[in-house]
Amino acid sequence: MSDSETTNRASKKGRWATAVAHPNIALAKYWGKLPGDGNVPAVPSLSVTLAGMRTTTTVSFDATLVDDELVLDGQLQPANARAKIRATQLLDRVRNAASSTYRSSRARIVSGNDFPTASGLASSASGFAALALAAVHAADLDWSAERVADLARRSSASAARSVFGGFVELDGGNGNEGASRVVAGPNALDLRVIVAVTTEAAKSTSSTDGMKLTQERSPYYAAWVADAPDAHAQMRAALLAGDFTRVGALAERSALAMHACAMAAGIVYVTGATLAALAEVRAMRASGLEAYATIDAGPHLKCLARSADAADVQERLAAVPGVVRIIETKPGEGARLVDEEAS
Ligand code: 2P0
Repeated sequence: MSDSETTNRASKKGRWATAVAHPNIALAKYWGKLPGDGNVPAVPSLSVTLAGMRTTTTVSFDATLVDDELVLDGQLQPANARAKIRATQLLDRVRNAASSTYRSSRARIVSGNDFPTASGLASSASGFAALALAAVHAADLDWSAERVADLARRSSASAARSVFGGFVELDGGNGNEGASRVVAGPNALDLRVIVAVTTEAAKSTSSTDGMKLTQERSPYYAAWVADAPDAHAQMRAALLAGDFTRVGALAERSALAMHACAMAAGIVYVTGATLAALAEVRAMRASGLEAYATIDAGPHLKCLARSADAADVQERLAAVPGVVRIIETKPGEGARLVDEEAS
C-alpha cells in the first residue's frame, strides 16, 4: 500500500477513513464456534480472498450525532437492524481503545457492495473487514493488520480472513484465540473462481444461526469438528505444493462435508439451481475439464478452475437452469485504505 492510497483525514466534524475489502471463500470451511462470546471458530479454515467483488466503507466520527448511523447499499438502516447493531458493537470496541476525542463520539458508516448483500457471497466478511480497517484509522489508532483482523473476527469470523490478501488461514479449535495470517500470496496457485449466482435475494438463515442450530442438532457435528484439522492441514500442504487438482478435490470435499453436517440439523442452503450447477461441475470433470465446486451458507455455487479453463467453465455454468449470472474472480488483495468516500 502506498502512502498516497491511504487517508485518515480531519474533516470539519471529525475524522474519517475509507477502506475497501473483498469477500473470501473458504477452501477448507469454518462451521461452528467454541463456547463463550469470543466468536472463535471451532475448526481451522483456509480461504482465498477474491478480487472482482468489493465492499467500500467510509467511517466518519461525528460528535454532533446522537447515535451511530449505518447506510448500507444506499439505505439508512433502522436502529434495531441486525447489521446496525453489529456495526455499533464493532465501533464500541474501537471507541474503548481510542483517545477521549473518539470515545464519546458516534460515527456515520456508509457501506456499499458491488454484489448481492447477505446471500452467501460473503458480504459479512468483506463488510466487517472494511469496517474494521476504516474504523480503526478514522479513530487514529495505529494497529497492525493482525489486530485489525482480530477486531473483524469478533464481528464475523470469516471477516478476519478478508483483512489479508491471497490465501489466508484462520485458527480454530480448543486452546485457540482465532488468529489469522497469510499462507501464500495471490499468485501461489493458477486459480479462477467462477461464481454462479442463483438469486439476488438475501438468504433465510444467517451463518451464525445456521452454525448454532448445527451445533445443537446435527448428529454429525462432532465428526465434522474431529475431521476439520486434518482437512485443513491437507489443504495447506496441497496449496503450498501448488497442486490445483488436490486443492480442488479437497475444497469440494470440505464444502460437501459442511453442508451434510448442517443438513442433518435441518439447515439447507442449497436449492435446485445449486444442485444443478454442482451436477454440471461434475459433468465437466467427467468430460476432462478440471473444475471443482464449493458452496457457502447460501444458494450460489463457486467453481474452482485453472485460468485457461475459465471461459469454458463460465459458458457451461451460465447455461444451467436457475443460474442468473456469472461473476469471474481470482485471488486478490487484502483490505486497504483508499482516498475516496463510499456511496
Ligand atoms: C467459511 N462460512 O469458512 C464458512 C463456510 C460460510 C460457510 O464463515 O457467525 O459470517 O459471523 O462468525 O463468518 C460465514 O460465517 O459467521 C462463514 P459469523 P460468518 O467461509
